[in-house]
Amino acid sequence: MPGIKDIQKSALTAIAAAANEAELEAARVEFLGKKSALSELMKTLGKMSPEERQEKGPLYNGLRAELTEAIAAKKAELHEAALNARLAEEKIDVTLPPRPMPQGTIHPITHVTDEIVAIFADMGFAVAEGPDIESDYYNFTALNFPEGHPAREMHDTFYMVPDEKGERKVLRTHTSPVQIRTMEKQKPPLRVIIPGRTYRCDSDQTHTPMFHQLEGLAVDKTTTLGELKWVLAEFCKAFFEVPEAPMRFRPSYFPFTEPSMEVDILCDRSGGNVKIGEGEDWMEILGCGMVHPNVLKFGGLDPDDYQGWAFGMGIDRLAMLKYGIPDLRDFFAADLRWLKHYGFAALDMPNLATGLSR
Ligand code: 2NL
Repeated sequence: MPGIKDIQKSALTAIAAAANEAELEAARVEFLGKKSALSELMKTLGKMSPEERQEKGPLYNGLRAELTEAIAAKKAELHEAALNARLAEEKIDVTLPPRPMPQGTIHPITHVTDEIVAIFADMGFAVAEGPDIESDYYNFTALNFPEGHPAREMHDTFYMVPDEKGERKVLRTHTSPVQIRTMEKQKPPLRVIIPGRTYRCDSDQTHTPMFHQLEGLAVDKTTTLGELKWVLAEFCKAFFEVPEAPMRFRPSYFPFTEPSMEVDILCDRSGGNVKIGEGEDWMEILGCGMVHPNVLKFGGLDPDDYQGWAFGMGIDRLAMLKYGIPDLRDFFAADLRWLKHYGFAALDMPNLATGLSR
């Protein structure tokens, strides 16, 4: 029978040499299993004299503990080596473009919003956002819609269930509440645009209950209609990617502006599709005006010190017009074939340097 020193030496050698968990397990069975030399030695303890047992017992048990520990340590080492090998093997470069190329596309509304934001950002406008669920105060009162004013009904408002205090929140019918919130929070001079979802209880060929608006607001000690007209002319040329975009300003009415105007752009409808900036037809594309003094007051500004102008446009309609998309309802039908056809490549961020639409 091999001696304890021999067992220790060959066991530690075998444990150190194990190249994987299977070999380590084989060494464990060989040196600690029921049929191992150490187990055989342990069996002899029973037949020993008490004195001899007191001497050999701790030796045998000590070796058993030593080998058990060595195996555990080796096991941890093999486990870590295996993990490191896997990590090295499965390493991915997250900066590589995805392969195969992505199936998804950027929705035309998102793309057109990014285009409009790029144009106004270039003119020094910041983007502001606000909640879709609004109070009656921000959606109507602060925008100079008096209680019981017919324009409140004109908005086909979605009302929420009244809360404990009896307050009925609304789904915002325009993005204008965000402009009031901006006036409350920031000191003039202000130049902001607000893109976002808006809601009206209206659904037919040209209306969806949820749609998108983009509004702009400038407030300063002096802000003129001339500036507004220049900003809108620059916007139209950049957005429709045409060298000239003649515009026509017609008097109109909004509760929050005075004077108020609707803006038409020159277009040619004689061919199959609409051409912007030429021909002899006019098409309405946005509304605008000088901010009503009451609205400035509601925004916490003294109309004797400050004046402002604002405009609003429908993003969905502009997207249809620019990209020849015939039916508004398809925008929100979640039809993958439609999205593949009208969607934009994910990495083509619109910017004025390399072009908006490409
Ligand atoms: C349209 C017309 C417009 C505004 C929106 C506005 C907001 C504030 C004060 C004054 Cl806080 N005006 N917004 C002004 C004129 C027209 O939108 O046809 N939108 C689709």
